[in-house]
Amino acid sequence: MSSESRAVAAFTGLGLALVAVALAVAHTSREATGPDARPPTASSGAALPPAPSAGAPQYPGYPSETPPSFTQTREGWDFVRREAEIPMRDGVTLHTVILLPNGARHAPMLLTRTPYDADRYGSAADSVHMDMAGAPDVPVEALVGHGYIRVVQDVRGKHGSQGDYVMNRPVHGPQNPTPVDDATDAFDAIDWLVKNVPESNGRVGILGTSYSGFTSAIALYEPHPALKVAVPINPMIDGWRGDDWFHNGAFRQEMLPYIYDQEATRKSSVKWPRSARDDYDAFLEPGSAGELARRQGLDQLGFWNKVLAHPSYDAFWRDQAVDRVLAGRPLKVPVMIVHSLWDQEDIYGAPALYRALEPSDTRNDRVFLVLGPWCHGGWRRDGSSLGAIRFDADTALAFRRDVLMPFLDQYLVDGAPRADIAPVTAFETGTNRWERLRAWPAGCVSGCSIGATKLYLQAEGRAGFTAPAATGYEEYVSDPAKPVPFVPRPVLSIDLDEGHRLWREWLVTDQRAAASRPDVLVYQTDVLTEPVKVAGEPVANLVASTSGSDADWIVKLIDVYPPEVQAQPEIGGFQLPVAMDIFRGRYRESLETPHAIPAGEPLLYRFPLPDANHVFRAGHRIMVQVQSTWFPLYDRNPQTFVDNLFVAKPADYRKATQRVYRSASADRASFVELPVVRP
Ligand code: PG9
Repeated sequence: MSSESRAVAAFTGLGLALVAVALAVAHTSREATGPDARPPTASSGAALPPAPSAGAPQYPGYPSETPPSFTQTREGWDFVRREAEIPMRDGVTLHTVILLPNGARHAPMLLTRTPYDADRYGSAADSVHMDMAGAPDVPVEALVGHGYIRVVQDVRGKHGSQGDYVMNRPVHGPQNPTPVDDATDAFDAIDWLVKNVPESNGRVGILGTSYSGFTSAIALYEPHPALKVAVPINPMIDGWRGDDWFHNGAFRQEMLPYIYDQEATRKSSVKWPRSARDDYDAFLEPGSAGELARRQGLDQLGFWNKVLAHPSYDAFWRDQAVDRVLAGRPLKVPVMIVHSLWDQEDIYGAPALYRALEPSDTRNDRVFLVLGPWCHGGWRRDGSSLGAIRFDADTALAFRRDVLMPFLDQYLVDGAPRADIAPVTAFETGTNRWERLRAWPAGCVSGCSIGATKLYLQAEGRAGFTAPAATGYEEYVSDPAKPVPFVPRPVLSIDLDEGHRLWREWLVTDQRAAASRPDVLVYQTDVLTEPVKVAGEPVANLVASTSGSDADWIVKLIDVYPPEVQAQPEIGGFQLPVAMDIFRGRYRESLETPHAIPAGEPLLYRFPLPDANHVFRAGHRIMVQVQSTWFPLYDRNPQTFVDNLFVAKPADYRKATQRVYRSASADRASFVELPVVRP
């Protein structure tokens, strides 16, 4: 830099510095004009410039570098982005983003109806590259070369859409007195799209994950004629039995932040404030889930007040269970239900929906099921592994490319060939191979059977397929003040990056940390000399007693790896969960009407564990763990019977001695009924 330019620069710098000082003074004095400060006066010497009128530069000689409005050029982008406010039958408009590949004509449309902000899709903020691949929840293969028009719509009451928001809005009926729901909104949206998107071929598919899996499934209730295919992925189907809100009556209190974020504001802009990095501390200190919710202000939120009023499986939950709503209705639209075997959020939904719809599929050509080795939403990630577990190939890409796209194309793309997709496409974990099956559950293509086989809990921490020789029990003290963490602490909050990764992977977390606790019972077989394959729902049959008057029972079916694994040393001795679930003891006699548990009385608790399609290989062991807390994912059972756990008082939380019985006689035998595949 020449001496002159340096001088000029210095002067300019000094000038700018003076301006900066003046601005700082002005700023400070402006700060000084806060609510508690005296208004500035001429004597303070800081003559403030006139407040800027909207858009006009405050300092005309030194204007803002940001223009009043910015128009994004779309040069080089491979798609056009449109927005539409689509009118529903009741006059409410739903904000809809439409992404059209450049030059699209006679193109299929793929619709997703989301509560999570349609504007994220294909917007400048989201697509850092100029192709549609940037839009989330979009099977990239659907766009590259397939030319789909991608449509994403805010559900009623959220983000850009008008109307009132109701969580997973029940269909019109006893739980929804209004004439509109997500079925009518899907119908009206599709009707508008096929009439107002001239580039389309008039054929619409609906696809979505989780909540959007729910909106995809409920679109089947009274489907629009232009709806040609539905793909609900990890759908929320029954929030009480086994999806987001409860599992068998135990409340998933880690969902409190979700309710807060989802319902406090239309744009979900106000987020749950966290009091500690470790959720274990944050959720333990307040006591009950209801007290924590009260402290955070959730009593202002409609859905939370409904949850508070309906802790049991009453009509409120039954009437809106999507599998029950759709069961028996005519199957007008082909549907592919996609399940994740390690779905940490909605592990109940997909199999339940399949079981509801399959009986109507008399020709076995309308209802399809996919079981992938994934976490919640894993179908759209890298499917080569999950946590420490490797699958030898990108299973998610294989699904998107070889199953999902041919399936969608055949119904949406004019002239597309019939897809060679089996009624059930199931990944067999343990051996890492895909299976083409005719139904689910099915242990093989043909020539095998599935037999309910009792894996008995035996003495001395053993498990085996023969009944125990003697009657007895194991016991542990369950202390609500020191609940078993569902993952090793610190239990990081899900909104932290590391917390979100741990949340995605928690269902494949090594269970040795739990196995070492005195309040977790462990039973395991001898080392297997032959592989044991299970396909379907294992069922826990626990004969147990408690010294309290209420109790939770958690049963875990686990694959124990050999002490040394040459191919992957870090998983030597790994205890891999295959199927785990919880049952709140008060609902033993009735899911709708809780009953106190008579203290000290051995009682049978029988409940299904999530579907598995797993081979326990030779050299491995089969393990069962039993415990009574699973915190802070599930709220603690006070272990004394109270009317509503949400308002249990600190004094209600008491230690209890739990006993798990073993016996040769059926009425005292505890076992896990395994759906073992036999050649
Ligand atoms: N599992 C989330 C959810 C679905 C439905 C209701 C509440 C939460 C989700 O991922 O959308």
